[in-house]
Amino acid sequence: MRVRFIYPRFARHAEAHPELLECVPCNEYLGPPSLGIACLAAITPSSWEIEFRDDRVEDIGLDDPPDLIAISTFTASAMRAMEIGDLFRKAGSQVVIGGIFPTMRPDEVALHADAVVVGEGEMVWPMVLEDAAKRQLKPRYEASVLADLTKLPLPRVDLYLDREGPKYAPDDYPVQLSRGCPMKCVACALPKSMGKSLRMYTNDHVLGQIQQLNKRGKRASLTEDTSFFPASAVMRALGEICDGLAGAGAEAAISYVGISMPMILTTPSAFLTRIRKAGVKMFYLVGGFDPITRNAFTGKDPKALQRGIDAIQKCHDHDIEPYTSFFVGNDADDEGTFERMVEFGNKTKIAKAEFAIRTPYPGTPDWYELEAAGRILHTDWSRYNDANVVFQPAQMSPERLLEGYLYLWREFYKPRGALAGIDQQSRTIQF
Ligand code: B12
Ligand code: SF4
Repeated sequence: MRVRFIYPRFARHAEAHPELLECVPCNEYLGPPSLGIACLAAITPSSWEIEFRDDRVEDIGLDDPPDLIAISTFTASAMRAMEIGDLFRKAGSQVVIGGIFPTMRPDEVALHADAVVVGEGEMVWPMVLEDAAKRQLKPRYEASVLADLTKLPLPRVDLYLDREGPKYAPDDYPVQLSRGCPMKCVACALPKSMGKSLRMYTNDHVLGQIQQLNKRGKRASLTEDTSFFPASAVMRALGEICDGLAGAGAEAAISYVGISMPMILTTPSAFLTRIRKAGVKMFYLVGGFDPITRNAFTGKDPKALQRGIDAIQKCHDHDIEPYTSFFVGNDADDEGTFERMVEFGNKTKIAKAEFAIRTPYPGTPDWYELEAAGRILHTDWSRYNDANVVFQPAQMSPERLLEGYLYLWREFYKPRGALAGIDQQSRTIQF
C-alpha cells in the first residue's frame, strides 16, 4: 500500500505583493512544511510505503495516484488542499485531509475528501490507515483523547530533508517543546486545534528533534511562545535544553525562539542570560494580539508604548536580536498607527521585522467576533494569509489598511536595505 503526503501551496507576502521584493532585502525563502506530516509519517506502519510531495515546488503526481493521499493544510492553503482532494479522487485515490483548517471547518472540507481528520492526527492515524487499506474510510475521524507526547517518536524530518529535489531555505526548521495552550489570545487557533492543556515532550525528545536537524546542517526554530510562560515547567525545560546544547558545544543549534512582549518583560534577566550563553541569538517576537502591541501604536497609551520600548531594550541588553512580526488592523488602530509602528522600529533599533494584516482565521476568537458582527468580507481562504484584508476594519477602509501594510514594509526597510541585507547567519525574513 502506498500513502502520499502532500503539502499544498499557499501565497506568502512576496507572492501576494511581488512589488515588495524591490524594497525588502531578503534571501530566497522557501520555508519548511509544518511538522504535521513528519509526525504522522513517524507512526505510519512499515506495511505502507511513504511518499511526500511539496506542491509549492514540485509536481504532485496525478498521473501516478497512490492508494491514499494525505493532505495537511492550514487556512492559507485550504482552497488548494480541497482542489487537490478533488483531483486525486477523480484519479482513483482515496483522500484524507487534516490540519488546522479541517479541524475548524470539517463540513466544508468533507466535500473534497473521503475522510477528514479533526484535531491532532496521532491518535486516529493508525485507524485511518487500516480503514484505507480496506477502502472503507469513514467520513470523519476525531480523537477522543489528546496524544501523550512522552510516547511519540521523533518526527520523520528526513522525509523533507534527505530527498533529492527542492531544498528548503533558510536553514531552520520547527521543533516542538509542547502542544496546547490554556490562554485565549484573540488571533490564535491553537487552544482549539491542540487543546487547552499544555502538554510537554520530554527534554530528551526535544534534544533528539534538535540533534536530528543539526546532523543535517539545519537549525531548530522553537516556535511556541508558550515556552516563556512565567515559572512554568516548559520554561524550565527550555532552560535545561539550552544548557544541554551549550554543554555539547552546539552554538548554532537554535536559530530562534518564539516569544511575545509581555513574556520578555516577565522573563527574569538571569534566564535570558542563560539561554543567550547557550547560543540563542534571536527571538521571533510576535505581536498584534497581546495588550502591549495592541495598544502601543494607537497613540493613546503611552504606558503600553513604554513597555514595548522596554521589551525591545531588554532583548538588546541580552544581545538577543528581536525579529518582530506585528500585525495591523486591530479595532483601535487608526491611520496614524502605521507611522507610529515605523517610528517605534527606528527608535528601538529593530533590524529585522515583518508586517502582517490582522486575519480572522476560523477557530480564533477574532473570527467568531467579526463573523457575528457581519465584518467578514469573504471566505476566499487563499487570501487568508496575513497579506490581504479579509474583514472590514473599524477605523479605515480595507483599501487603506492594505496601503498601510505595504507602507510598513517599504518604510521600515528604506533605511535598512544594507543593514538587514543578505544575512546568512540569522533567519531570513519570512517573505
Ligand atoms: C512552522 C509554522 C509555519 C511555517 C510552515 C507553515 C505551516 N503550514 O505550518 C511557515 C513559516 C511557512 C509559516 C507561515 C505562516 N504561518 Co505558520 N505556523 C507554524 C507553526 C509555528 C508550527 C507548525 C507546526 O509545525 N506545528 C506542529 C504540528 C505537529 O502541528 P500541525 O501542523 O497542526 O499538525 C497536527 C494536526 O493539525 C494534524 N494534522 C496536520 N496535518 C494533517 C494531515 C493529515 C492527513 C492528518 C490525518 C492530520 C493532520 O495532525 C498533526 C499532528 O498532531 C504554527 C503554530 C503551531 N504551533 O502549530 C504556525 C501557524 C500554523 N501559522 C499560522 C499562520 C497564520 C501563518 C502565516 C499565514 C502568517 C504568519 N505570520 O505566521 C504564514 C503563511 C503565509 C505567509 N503569509 O507567509 C497560524 C495558522 C492559523 C490558521 N488557523 O490557519 C499558526 C497556527 C500560528 C498561530 N498561532 O496562529 N508557518
Ligand atoms: S498566541 Fe500563544 S499564548 Fe496566545 S493562545 Fe496562542 S499559543 Fe497561547
